[in-house]
Amino acid sequence: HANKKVTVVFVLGGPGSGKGTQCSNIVEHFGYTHLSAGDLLRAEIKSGSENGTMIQNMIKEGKIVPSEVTIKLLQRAIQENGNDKFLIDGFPRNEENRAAFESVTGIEPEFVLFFDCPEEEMEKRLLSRNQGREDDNIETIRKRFNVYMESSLPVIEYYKAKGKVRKINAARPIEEVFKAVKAVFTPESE
Ligand code: UP5
Ligand code: MG
Repeated sequence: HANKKVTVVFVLGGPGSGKGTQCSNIVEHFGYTHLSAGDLLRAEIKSGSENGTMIQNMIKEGKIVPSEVTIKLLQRAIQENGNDKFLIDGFPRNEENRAAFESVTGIEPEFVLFFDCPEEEMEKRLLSRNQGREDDNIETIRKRFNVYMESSLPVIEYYKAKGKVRKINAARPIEEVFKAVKAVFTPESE
C-alpha cells in the first residue's frame, strides 16, 4: 500500500459525546490533523458523488456506511495531507471497519481516545445542536444509539483488551473534558 509513516489516534464515543468538539481543541494544542469520518461522508453527499444518495440514506437511518467507501475517503485525506499525525474521529464503528482499515492501510492506532458519556446527556446535546444535521432528530438519534451499543462498543472492547484505550469522562463541561484530554496527549516527563 505504499504508505508514508503516520501516527493515528482513533477518537471514539457515542453520538454527541463531544468527539468533534475535543478534536478541534487537540488540533489547536498538539498539531494533529482532524479527520471526521462523518464529515468526510457528508462532504461526499454534497459533492454529488455517485455514492451520495446511498450515504445519505444510511446516515438518515443511523446505519454504518460500507467500509470500502469510508476507508477510501480516509485514505485519500491522509495521503493528500502533509501532516504525519491524524485524529480519526468516529471510525472504526464496527469490527469489520476496524479489520478492513487495518488490512487496507496497514495502520494501527497509537491509542484510542474514548469519550464515555451517558445516553441522556448525549441525547440532550444532539437535540440542541441546531446545525441542520439530518440525523439530529429523535427517531434517528435512537437508531444511532442502538448501532453504537451493538456495533461500536465492541470495537472499544477490542482495543481495551490490547491496553490501547484512554477513557475520558465526557459528561463534564468542555474545558474540564479537555483538561483530561490534554493529560493523555502530554508525555509524562513534562
Ligand atoms: N458539546 C460537546 N461537548 C460538550 C460538553 N462537554 N458539554 C456540553 N455540550 C457539549 O458535540 C455535540 C454537541 O454537544 C455540540 O453541539 C457541542 O457543542 C456539544 P460534538 O462535538 O459534535 O459531538 P460528536 O461526538 O462529534 O457527535 P456526532 O453527532 O458528530 O457523533 P456521531 O458519531 O453520531 O456522528 P458522525 O458524524 O461521526 O457520524 C454520523 C453518521 O455517519 C453515523 O451515524 C453513520 O451513519 C455515518 N458514519 C458511517 O457510516 N461510518 C463512519 O465511519 C462514520 C460515520
Ligand atoms: Mg462529530
